[in-house]
Amino acid sequence: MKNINELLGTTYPLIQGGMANVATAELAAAVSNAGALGLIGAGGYSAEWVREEIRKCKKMTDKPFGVNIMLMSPHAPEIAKVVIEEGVKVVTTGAGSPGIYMESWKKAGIVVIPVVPSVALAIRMERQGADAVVAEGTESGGHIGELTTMAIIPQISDAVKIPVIAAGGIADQRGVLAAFALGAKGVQVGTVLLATKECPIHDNYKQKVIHAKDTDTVVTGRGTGAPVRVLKNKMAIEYIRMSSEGIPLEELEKLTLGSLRRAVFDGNMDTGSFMAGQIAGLVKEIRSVKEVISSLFDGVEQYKKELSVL
Ligand code: TUI
Repeated sequence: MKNINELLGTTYPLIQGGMANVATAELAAAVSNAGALGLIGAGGYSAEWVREEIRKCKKMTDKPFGVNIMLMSPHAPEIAKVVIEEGVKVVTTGAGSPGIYMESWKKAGIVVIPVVPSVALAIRMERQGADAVVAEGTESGGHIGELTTMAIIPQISDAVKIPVIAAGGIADQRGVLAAFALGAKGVQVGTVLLATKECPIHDNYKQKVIHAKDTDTVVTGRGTGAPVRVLKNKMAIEYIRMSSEGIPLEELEKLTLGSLRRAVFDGNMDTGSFMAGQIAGLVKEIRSVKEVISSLFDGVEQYKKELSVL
């Protein structure tokens, strides 16, 4: 089995999360230039937006980068073609099953890495030709599944032969080491990259991440089939109160419509959806992407020694 660095052409076995509205060419190029795999997050953007970002990213890095396709997007079928036309090396997918696109991507020589929240989906993806899977725990920010990282990684690692990349709750060397101890061959991080100089989000968003404490995330939309983890604010609390009172979905959607953009672009503390994972409480400062990525791996030896009592 190829290791993750061989599969992705990276120095560090790390993928950046596909963060919708956040993961632009600028962030992706910074991550790839730091030796990991940067991703452009297609989110809800049009196929032409994605094509432009891919072209920008190619100018900003000569290292491999990928595109994350959010499968709930109405533009996903067109974006699936754009990644082939633009010669993108790696595609990750989220919020659904990429089965219908798999054959065309494989034919184009694209490395395909679906993000999965369960063993069943991981097995299905392996059968359909995925090169690896990202097993994402419910600690993650954004749209999440039910299982924790601790529970999902060993179970998916045992169920498939392709490499498993762990996501959810990882922001330092201890998290990386724990993920590898559970059977992962790589990690994906999102939250810790929000607090970077290169991350193109409103400063209020970065401040909210670095000031968050352990209990500051909540999950909205549990009843809708698309639960989303965000940092607590007026909007999130109001949403949870209204949904517990049985207020219909259409009313709730008025709160969430455009709320990610209000967080990312306007830094609106009251009405934005500040998607972030539970590990935000561990993220205390804004650093460069390079510092964050090297800090996740460099010095991991020290932690291994501390485990030697076992
Ligand atoms: O996709 C994510 N995280 C995201 S997507 C996103 S944009 C968004 N905004 C508001 C509402 C919904 C989406 C923000 N964060 N992570 C990967 C992920 N994929 N988490 C869970 C899943 C998933 C869920 C069900 C993957 C496959 C799946 O399969 C169902 C099926 O078709 O079998």
